[in-house]
Amino acid sequence: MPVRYSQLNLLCRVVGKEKGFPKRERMRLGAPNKRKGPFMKSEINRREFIKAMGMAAAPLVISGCTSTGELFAKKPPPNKPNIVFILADDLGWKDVGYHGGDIKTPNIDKLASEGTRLDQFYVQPVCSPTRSSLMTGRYPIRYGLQVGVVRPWAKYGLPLEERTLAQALKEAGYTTAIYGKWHLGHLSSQYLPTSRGFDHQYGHYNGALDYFTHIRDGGLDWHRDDQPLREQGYTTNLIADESVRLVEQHDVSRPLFLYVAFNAPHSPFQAPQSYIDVYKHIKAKNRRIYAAMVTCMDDAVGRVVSALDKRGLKNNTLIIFCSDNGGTGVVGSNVPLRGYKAQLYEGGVRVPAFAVWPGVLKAGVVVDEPLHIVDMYPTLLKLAGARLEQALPIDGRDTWPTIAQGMPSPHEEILLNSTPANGAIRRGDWKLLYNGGISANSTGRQVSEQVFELFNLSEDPYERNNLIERYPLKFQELKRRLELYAMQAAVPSVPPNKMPKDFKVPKVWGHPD
Ligand SMILES: [Ca+2]
Repeated sequence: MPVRYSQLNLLCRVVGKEKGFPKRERMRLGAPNKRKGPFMKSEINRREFIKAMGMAAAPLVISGCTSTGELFAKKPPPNKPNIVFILADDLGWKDVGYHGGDIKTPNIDKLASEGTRLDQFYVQPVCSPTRSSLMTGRYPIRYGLQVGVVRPWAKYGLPLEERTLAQALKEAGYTTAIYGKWHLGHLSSQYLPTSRGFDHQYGHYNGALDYFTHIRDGGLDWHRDDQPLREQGYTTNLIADESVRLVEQHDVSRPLFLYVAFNAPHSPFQAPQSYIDVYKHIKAKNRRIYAAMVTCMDDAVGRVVSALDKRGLKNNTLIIFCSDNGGTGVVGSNVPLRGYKAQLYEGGVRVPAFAVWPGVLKAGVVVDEPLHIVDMYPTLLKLAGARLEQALPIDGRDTWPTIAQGMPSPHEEILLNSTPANGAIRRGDWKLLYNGGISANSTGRQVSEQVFELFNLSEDPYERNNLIERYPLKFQELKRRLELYAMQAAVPSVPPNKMPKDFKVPKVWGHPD
């Protein structure tokens, strides 16, 4: 029976009131719905809906809008919005409250409810390749960053010929800032953020630094505008402090691009005691501290958003939030997705993600279209009126019609990664993995394993049934596509996972002694 939910101006068909309706229906990675057009599904805030309808709390699923166009803004977005891109580090699929997790993330949940959730948003399986994809709009195979992460002792970084998102937005008149983790190389000053398009830098270059001392492997890794910085504080709070300061002091005659790249909740597991005390009931020590780290980051997100609001910038700001890879198998939870960080299963590469822009993106919409972080580059450049023409070809697509209007994904296929030892590709509902369980951090060489798995994600979103024998032609089709990418791949830069014995740690990372 059609129900008009006037508060959101949505015309939806209510389903799922019947007893026993599968709760997970909304999560289904369905084939294109021929009756209803695009893949998008809608979900209005359940609590609000129940309140509006005067209904008691009960399992309820809203899907199958009869008029999907009404969900989305029809007018083009204003030009040159402020852009705040918030990236969490190793945050698991189910480690946000709005995915049903038991870690408290009220600020993230509220923000997600105010915008469009991107429930099939893919990233790379580990930190550096995701960040390079975001910065360049190009898959890591294009420039040799497809294997592992940029280690502190790596003698390479994001190649200097790559044009970055910050460069492009700066050219378009933006003030650009990165606060938090860079992780794309610090071999020399040329590789540092202020040489890669950022007007302002604050934070660190490596992963896994100490949250309180800001030391990584004996060297200081804390900097402002790429100069060494010694100060007290827990990194998550410091990153929030600096972000708030920037928002408060920003010259609003120029649009702002603020890239907030928290190192939380990546290891080492450290958090202020007041947050740990919230989770006394969690017995496993590292999970307890991890939960504290997530909630502290959630407060930091809330502070940044509040600063935008107080400055009157929220309505002209596109906020995007996502994790850089899935949760680790040790402390994170990616339930019900299979696998974890560093693997190519969904739990490693499909992450919590959403976009918020009050007045432009409607609240409570869920887009179930496959997108990839590599898409953010052309999408944001277009919104910013930045130059898209460049020497190096872009892999990403403009996904704004999908995010804002519910159009089908612009991708016929998405490369999830390709290394000499493994790879994965998503093509429509189909996904092929080659050695998908091998860690991204140990894939620099050929391995003896040859494990292929083919899944139909619309029927099997949790990757349980390998369909290679049942669909040999589909297997061959995707295998050929994956091989094509492998043939195009640059030779990967592969650092040793352990520090070489002859490597001398500098006093300050990024500043050779
Ligand atoms: Ca990460």
